[in-house]
Amino acid sequence: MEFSKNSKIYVAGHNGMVGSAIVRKLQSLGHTNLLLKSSKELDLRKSEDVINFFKMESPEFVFLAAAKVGGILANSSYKADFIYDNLMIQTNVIKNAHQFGVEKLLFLGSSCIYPKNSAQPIKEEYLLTGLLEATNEPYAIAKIAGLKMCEYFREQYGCNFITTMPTNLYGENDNFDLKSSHVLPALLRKFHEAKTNNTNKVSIWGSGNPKREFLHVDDLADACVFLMKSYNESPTINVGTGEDISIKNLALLIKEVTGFNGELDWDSSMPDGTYRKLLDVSKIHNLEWKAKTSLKDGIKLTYDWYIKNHDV
Ligand code: GFB
Repeated sequence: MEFSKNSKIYVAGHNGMVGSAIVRKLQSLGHTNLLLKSSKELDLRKSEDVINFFKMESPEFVFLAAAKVGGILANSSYKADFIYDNLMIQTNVIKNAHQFGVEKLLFLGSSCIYPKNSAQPIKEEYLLTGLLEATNEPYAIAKIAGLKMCEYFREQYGCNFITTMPTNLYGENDNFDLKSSHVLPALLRKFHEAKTNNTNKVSIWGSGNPKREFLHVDDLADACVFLMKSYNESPTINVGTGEDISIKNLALLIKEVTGFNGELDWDSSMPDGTYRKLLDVSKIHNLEWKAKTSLKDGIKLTYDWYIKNHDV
């Protein structure tokens, strides 16, 4: 069965930053038969509820974007919740996708699955060749398990389950809570609030030396739909921009975009996490897909969205 405009498509996690971007992308392409359930309507950690959902709805295609996510502080503060919730969510969806004959499933992982001291840029085959970064090990182990589960369901049952490993993401509908969010939305909010309140200093975690790669979530959504339509192989595929930036230079870029004129204060009591995790994106480039949104443009788009939707 081909992936067409009236295919029944379940986007698990459609209210999150990634899931909502995938829904926007699908709707812009004229897909009208989307199956969407909030976590209040369907708790994917509850096996019985997920079985009944798949039995009743029988989706044909599944984007598995539902997950418990967070930044470096959240991941290192709630390790049991991060590993348990993510294992339960993905296991229930993958198992029932097989059980109820889903045509194709795309599982979203994360660049944190790769060893902390990987050679850069990180190739897909570096998976499981070294120790993980401690600050997000629970999430990474869960995502590695999801990647492998898709691989083994393909091997044993012939399921067309594909996986993709995105780099750090940002964009509209991100989490801007200063304790649980990732760095880019946190700095956007901190600089914006400092400018609005005439505060002359912004506290930034760590040394500022680590480097991160940032992919706008609309580019990721475009890649996910592209892969759902055209990629049917077992090996996972990295998705990123192929460029990274130090946290210090990211802060200076966000300072410029928000128009904040005060000082940056580096809080060395907070962890740096992995020093670098630039993805090798040659595989997806060879499939003729490339990210389109520059970091500066993406930050401006996200800041505009933040002001319209969050500024109180
Ligand atoms: O984005 P982030 O929280 O997660 O932190 P990771 C990235 C870097 O930004 C770290 C620094 O070096 C932080 O110390 N940073 C500076 C800040 N100021 C802030 C701030 O105000 N808030 C935050 N959050 N960071 C994530 C994983 O790791 O990578 C996720 O936690 C996921 O699970 C994601 O895997 C891809 O990039 O270190």
